Amino acid sequence: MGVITPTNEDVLSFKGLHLYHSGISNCSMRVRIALEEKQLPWTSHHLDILKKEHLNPEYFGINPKGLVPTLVDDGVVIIESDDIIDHLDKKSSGFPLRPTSASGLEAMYGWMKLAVDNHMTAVKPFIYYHKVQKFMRKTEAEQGEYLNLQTDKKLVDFHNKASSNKGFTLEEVEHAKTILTDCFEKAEKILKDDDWLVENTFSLADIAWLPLHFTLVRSEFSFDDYPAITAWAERFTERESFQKSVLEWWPGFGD
Ligand SMILES: N[C@@H](CCC(=O)N[C@@H](CS)C(=O)NCC(=O)O)C(=O)O
Repeated sequence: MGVITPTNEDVLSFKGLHLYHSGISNCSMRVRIALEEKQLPWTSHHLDILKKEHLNPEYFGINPKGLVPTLVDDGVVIIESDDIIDHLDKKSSGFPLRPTSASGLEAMYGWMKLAVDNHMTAVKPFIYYHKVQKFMRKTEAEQGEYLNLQTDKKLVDFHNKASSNKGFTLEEVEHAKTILTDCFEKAEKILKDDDWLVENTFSLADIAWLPLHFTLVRSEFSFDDYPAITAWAERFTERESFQKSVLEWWPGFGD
């Protein structure tokens, strides 16, 4: 899963791990955290999504949805952040990022799926409304060019809305908040007793959700009612990977 055949064949000759990513993208952050936790060397191809550097034929030839992140591993192209972090953890046995029991694995994949499933319906509208809508709005010409490149209907609808003068409405954002609240209530219950989401071990489940906390808290999502989640996020800042995977790629987004 996640492996695709690119039409831009330049990447086929890449050696080692190459990541197309954006500093402020929570999906990219997942992959950077996994890379640092696994201590794997990688080459950065940074695309500033606020400057729309990902919206061109060259990048759509690598990721047909025109989204970040994309990992190229020895010429094999993998998209979708959950598939990429799973691939990285399976790739090397050092510094495992998964529980060993079958029930733990099931729970971990459940959290990863929940994060990805809620991205377009809840995370993206919430963050666009509070933080990036004003930067990401496209001109008519840019939107026309986007429609020529984008074949995914859901993304076309999303970007038509995000680029319209109205953007996302307060009602849509309230709906997004309800979905996110359900997820965070579930996490809070676990984190009251445990340090990490699954079997009290740092895993891909935490890596899927920590970037959402980091981004949402800077997009006016209040975690006042979630002290255990706040402590969990604080705990993550003590890990070595935090500086390299999050802070170094965060140019003032929270200001
Ligand atoms: N399901 C995808 C979602 C990727 C995604 O939506 N990425 C966002 C950043 S977190 C992006 O590229 N946004 C730019 C756009 O929509 O044009 C994943 O998990 O990798």
